[in-house]
Amino acid sequence: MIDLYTAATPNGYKASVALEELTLPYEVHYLQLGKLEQKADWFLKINPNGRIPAIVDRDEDNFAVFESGAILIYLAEKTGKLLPKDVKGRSQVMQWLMFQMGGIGPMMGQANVFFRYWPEKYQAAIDRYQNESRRLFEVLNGRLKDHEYLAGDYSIADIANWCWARTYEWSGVSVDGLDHLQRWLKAIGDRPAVQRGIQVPKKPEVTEKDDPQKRIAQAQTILQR
Ligand SMILES: N[C@@H](CCC(=O)N[C@@H](CS)C(=O)NCC(=O)O)C(=O)O
Repeated sequence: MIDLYTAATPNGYKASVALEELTLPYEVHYLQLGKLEQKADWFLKINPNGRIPAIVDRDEDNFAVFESGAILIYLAEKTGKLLPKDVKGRSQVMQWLMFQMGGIGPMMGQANVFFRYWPEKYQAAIDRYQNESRRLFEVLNGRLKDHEYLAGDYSIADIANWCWARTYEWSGVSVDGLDHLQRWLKAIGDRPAVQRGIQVPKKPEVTEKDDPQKRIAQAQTILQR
């Protein structure tokens, strides 16, 4: 059994989508980010960075893993799925996973901060992060032009990038003209395990996705900390 500490966010969904795809049994622990539960002392023992997602694998002496990319790799290696074993195939998945962790995630995350959450509007910052996100989308689109998935078969690289790219509207970034990206967004979104994964955590009292104003208020609380 795996304990999943999460909230309704792109990084949180990466872990829940992977757990659903891999049909691993897990128990969800919903952290209210707006109440800064992720900064509580008990949680910092699991993730010293004070962010979600994190997992604890009860079957491995309560082994804790933080950072969504590391969680994806751990789960893939634990099950022998969603990550090739040959050196080149594995490297390709890692390249597109790192592309998400170092590019898509941080750039879209900062686009959200300046486009949605920051009380003052700095147009140069909004433009910078939205334009860089769009450029990264174009890289994905180019890759997907002649590849069904990002790196060989469907893999943790697709899960990681999809969980962020699907939120393009919230970041204010267009996917117009990126037909291959749109095809891939729909194909992965149609997977039953993916649909289950993005319902986790299940209907807490108020989730970010239910109410955009609550999502903004929650993000502002975190930013002010
Ligand atoms: N690099 C980390 C980023 C995790 C992250 O930023 N999580 C956000 C939610 S998507 C969070 O916990 N925010 C609350 C906070 O910053 O206190 C990962 O990929 O796991």
